[in-house]
Amino acid sequence: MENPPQIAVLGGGIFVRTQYIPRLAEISHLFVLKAIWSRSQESANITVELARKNFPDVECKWGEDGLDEIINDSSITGVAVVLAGQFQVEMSLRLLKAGKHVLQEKPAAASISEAETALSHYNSICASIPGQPIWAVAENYRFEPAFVECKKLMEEIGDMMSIQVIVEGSMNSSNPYFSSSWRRNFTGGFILDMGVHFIAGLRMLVGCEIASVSAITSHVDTMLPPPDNISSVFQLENGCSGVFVMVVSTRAPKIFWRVVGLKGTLQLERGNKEGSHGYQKGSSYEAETRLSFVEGARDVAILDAMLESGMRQGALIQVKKF
Ligand SMILES: *[C@@H]1O[C@H](CO)[C@@H](O)[C@H](O)[C@H]1NC(C)=O
Ligand SMILES: *[C@@H]1O[C@H](CO)[C@@H](O)[C@H](O)[C@H]1NC(C)=O
Ligand SMILES: *[C@@H]1O[C@H](CO)[C@@H](O)[C@H](O)[C@H]1NC(C)=O
Ligand SMILES: *[C@@H]1O[C@H](CO)[C@@H](O)[C@H](O)[C@H]1NC(C)=O
Ligand SMILES: CC(=O)N[C@H]1CO[C@H](CO)[C@@H](O)[C@@H]1O
Repeated sequence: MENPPQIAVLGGGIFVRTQYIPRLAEISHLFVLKAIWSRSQESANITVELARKNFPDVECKWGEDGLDEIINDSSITGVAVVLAGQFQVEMSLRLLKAGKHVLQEKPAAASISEAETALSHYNSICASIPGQPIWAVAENYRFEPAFVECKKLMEEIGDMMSIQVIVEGSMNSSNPYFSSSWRRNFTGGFILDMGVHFIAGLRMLVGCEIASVSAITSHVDTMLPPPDNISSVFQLENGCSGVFVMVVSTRAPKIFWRVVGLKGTLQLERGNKEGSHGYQKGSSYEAETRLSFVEGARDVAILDAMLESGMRQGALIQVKKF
């Protein structure tokens, strides 16, 4: 390819080391990985050393100066933001303002209010910069082939009558993200950080927005940040209701989405094949509206409303529309 795009990755944590670098290596013919940045020199150094096996020329950047260099480098057109959930939006906006396209990790924002402010900033950036930088959120559930397939089958089950999303997770000390410091200090805890995937899957499947929620939350396992349990009732804009239950850490994990229709029932369950979790994989991927920041913001809005309801003993909360 002539003049492949040059990109940078911001973040040097476990997710960059174990997911981003190997996945980028698989498609390394499509771009030039120019730089990897981390707040600390040590973390940048370790991650760059690892990446150099596949990207021998990648530059190591750290701290405010390193960040400035990436922002000022007009040859870098796209940046992946893979940072602590508390800082991602601020960083993404800084890069977008400099005219760079951004692929940001989920959750899209840390709260509804952050998402709202971010969207209005982004809209004003788009209005003032000719190149319209793209802001995408790397929410994979909207691309999981199992969800894409089930979405097609939804037509066959007729009018929706009831929905269940049951998430009995396995976030215990064996999980590499269990002790990640930012997750332990994130409002909404693992419910928000992991929950956006399950909400994204739900929204994708039913193809209808959630209008209102009511929830009870609790904090039982003090090894986990609060809350670690949520039981919620929700209602879709089309009137159909359902339940969303999420327990962060359980001994017998089980995750499924079940939609009961007039003519049939559809169930999608998370499985385990040769030791790795996942859903049926294999078809091709395309980048489009499913990646937009606003889609990610909608997932956050639903969980934020559930958490708010939980703090108010199950009060009915209308979900903020984006
Ligand atoms: C990482 O640190 C080691 C030891 O200081 C140094 O030799 C190496 O060049 C550094 N690597 C990068 C990519 O900066
Ligand atoms: C980046 O650009 C700004 C504004 O042009 C300048 O003040 C700053 O010194 C530059 N930083 C680096 C590290 O080049
Ligand atoms: C963590 O959960 C997994 C899956 O349920 C289980 O196999 C493992 O034993 C658990 N580890 C701890 C330390 O509880
Ligand atoms: C935890 O988050 C709060 C608010 O977001 C912040 O003020 C505080 O510095 C954070 N603490 C740690 C240890 O990261
Ligand atoms: C992880 C954890 O503590 N989960 C708790 C969630 O709530 C259920 C029922 O209240 C408890 O059985 C779980 O232990």
